[in-house]
Amino acid sequence: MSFPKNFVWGASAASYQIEGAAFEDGKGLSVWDMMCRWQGKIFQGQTGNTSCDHYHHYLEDVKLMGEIGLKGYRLSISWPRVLPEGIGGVNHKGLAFYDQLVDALLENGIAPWVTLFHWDFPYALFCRGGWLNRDSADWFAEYTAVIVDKLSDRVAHWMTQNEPQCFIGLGHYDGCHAPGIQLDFPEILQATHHALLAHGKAVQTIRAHAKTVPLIGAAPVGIVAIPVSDSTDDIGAARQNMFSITKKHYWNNTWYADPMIFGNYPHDGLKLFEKDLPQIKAGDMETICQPLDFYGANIYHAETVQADNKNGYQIIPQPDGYPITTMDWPVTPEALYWGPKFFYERYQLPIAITENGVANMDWIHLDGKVHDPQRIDFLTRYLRALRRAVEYGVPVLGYFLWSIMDNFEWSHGYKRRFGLIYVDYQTKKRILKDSAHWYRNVIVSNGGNL
Ligand code: GCO
Repeated sequence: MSFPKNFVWGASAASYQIEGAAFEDGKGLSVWDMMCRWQGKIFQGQTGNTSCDHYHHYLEDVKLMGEIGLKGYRLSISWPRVLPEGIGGVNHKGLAFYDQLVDALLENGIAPWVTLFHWDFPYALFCRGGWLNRDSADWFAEYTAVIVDKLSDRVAHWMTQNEPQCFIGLGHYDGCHAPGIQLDFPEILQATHHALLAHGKAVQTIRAHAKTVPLIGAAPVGIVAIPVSDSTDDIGAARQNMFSITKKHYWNNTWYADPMIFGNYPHDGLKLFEKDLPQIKAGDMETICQPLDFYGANIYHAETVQADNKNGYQIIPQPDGYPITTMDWPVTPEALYWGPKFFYERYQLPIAITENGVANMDWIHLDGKVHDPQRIDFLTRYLRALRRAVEYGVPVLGYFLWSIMDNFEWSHGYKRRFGLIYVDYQTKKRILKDSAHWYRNVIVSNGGNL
């Protein structure tokens, strides 16, 4: 057995990272628009103001996606482009952009997988307390209804939020992502609770408003551990590492996924965070825990873990000279075997790899082409591991490569290139990298060439 017949070979991108047109056609400000004005926050003071200018180039981009043969495209919607104040008046031009994008995708045989929130939070709502304000859950539900009313006659696949670990943790604790603030740990847990409530209300809203039967998930960070050997002890240690909370920190899987899927916060976290716990009102956990159709996971790399008599497990550092990407992330293909397997075992939902890919040293070579053999090698290794997970019996719905095109990599600006499509940010010219041609063959052969 290999990849299932209807496997969704896709690619991903996010609104703020590719759209540009930050101040056009009535779009409201997002926290990222504000963050980019802040000196010293983004590499070389770069901004997403124009980026790939996908807003004006979307037809060309969708055509290229069609040439690559994508079956699915994971896009996100800019909340303030549609609702400039976050709630209230709809910006019809902004909404029309997504309406037309969806049509263009479908005309090219590409299924749109829509993420409602990939971090461009409306600045107007940040000024009202952002995720710290309990009303944020209702604001998010109102926005969700607008999108679902417009697109659900053609869109079936929905993800509520991308990586709460990052938009809460990096955005509100470390302060290196928008909105760029540093709160205390109890406030972080309160903001997380509201984001989880927002997730639950969004799922309810999608189900209530959808015109076609929706398939709903989220796209948290998939924090993965690889056992150092196939021994039962090491496998158990890796599993324990992935699903336990051992530090007063936001970086874990279970504080986010357990409430969504089991309806409770994990016991170890409740104990460890005892003095910092959020206000949880009656009925909140029921609201957060809505039936989901798939478990989305963004997986790029993993830690290697070994069983240890004292603490249950220990993390084995990578040896000197171990391969790393330009993000400084280790190349650990097995993450796409153990990640889906462990997440499926625990949460019992079909898996979608909502992001995976590599930032590489890409430039236009003397022959005018963009040769990226490392990306092809990286992806081949990771996809072989994913195939093993499928062969083992993990139901995997699809794989969304990050990213369809080079884009604004948050605080790293344009320094990191993740795309299958090379973007010249000055001319806005697009060039298919070698990996894009290679990926086309992967798709055509349904993974047979891997
Ligand atoms: C994230 C986001 C993406 C990133 C990608 C590469 O994980 O931070 O979902 O927007 O661009 O993961 O870092």
